[in-house]
Amino acid sequence: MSQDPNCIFCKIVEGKIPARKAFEDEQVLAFHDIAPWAPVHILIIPKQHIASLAEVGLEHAGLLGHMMTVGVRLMAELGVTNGFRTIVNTGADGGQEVGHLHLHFMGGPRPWARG
Ligand code: DGP
Repeated sequence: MSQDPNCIFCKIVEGKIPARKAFEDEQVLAFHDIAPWAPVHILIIPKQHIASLAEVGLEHAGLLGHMMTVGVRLMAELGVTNGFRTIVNTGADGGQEVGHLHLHFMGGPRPWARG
């Protein structure tokens, strides 16, 4: 599994930085965002280092689908019953701060929403 030694999310995968994990299997890790924008805010990441959504190709289609379905299932398991928001920030102009592909899944009551 390819990892980037300077990537904080790779360090979370490797257990070098702690995180509040919500789900893990051989392909993906899901954990609670350290600075949540919503009552429930989960990040879904591939365990292999992929810098951003701009780096994915057809060979990653199954992985991306898996990440999505893990997020959907987690929302239900974490009690999100009234809808959720899914965001993928990509690159500098896309507002991406951590250079390891991640899906944001945000649920719960809406006071956090920006419209
Ligand atoms: P983005 O702007 O899409 O790259 O969002 C990165 C998110 O990652 C941001 O909401 C905060 C979160 N984050 C950054 N560092 C850590 C960390 O060390 N642990 C956890 N749990 N979340 C982190």
